[in-house]
Amino acid sequence: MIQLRDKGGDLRYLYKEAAAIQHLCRKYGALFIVNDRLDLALAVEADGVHLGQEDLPPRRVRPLLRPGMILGISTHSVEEAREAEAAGADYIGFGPVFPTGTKTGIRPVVGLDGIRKVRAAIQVPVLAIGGITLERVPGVMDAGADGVAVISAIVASREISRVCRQFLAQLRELGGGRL
Ligand code: 3NM
Repeated sequence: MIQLRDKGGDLRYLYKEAAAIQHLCRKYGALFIVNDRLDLALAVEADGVHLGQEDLPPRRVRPLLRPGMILGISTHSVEEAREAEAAGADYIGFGPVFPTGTKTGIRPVVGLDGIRKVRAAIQVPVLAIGGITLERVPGVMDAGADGVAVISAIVASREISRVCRQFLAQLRELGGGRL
């Protein structure tokens, strides 16, 4: 699953970027999720939209999605995760599990214990985010995550496709991929 997360740029630029990524995802059989922007997700017929705590309320967004579209929500506590599930989330992002330099103004680290607690509290898939590396995947999955969401360990690597394959192989081995 590929997520377009671009907080800058004008909407026409983002539209072109999203349409190009959507095209590639269809070609290679990956799901495509747009971060923050419902309008953009609908305009490019993405597979879903991912909302943060400062975005449009999920309860208002869920009825506007096309049938079968995926709704993901970023959460940072058990309470937010419960709310997200009640609002109709198909999965939640939960973090930051580890310290990360990618996102500023971030909430406190939830750690592996946070994953255990959230796993026990909700039914929908939990994707661990924040400081996830290949080495950390087994621990995160062992704590109950259904998968991981990764930025820097992939995009800052010199060999993006090789690293993606390694993440996917490891997740398959560990029984991830409930989505
Ligand atoms: N959201 P990296 S942590 C985008 O906790 C984002 O909700 C987070 O980047 C959250 O894999 C994060 O480079 C950054 O640590 C993830």
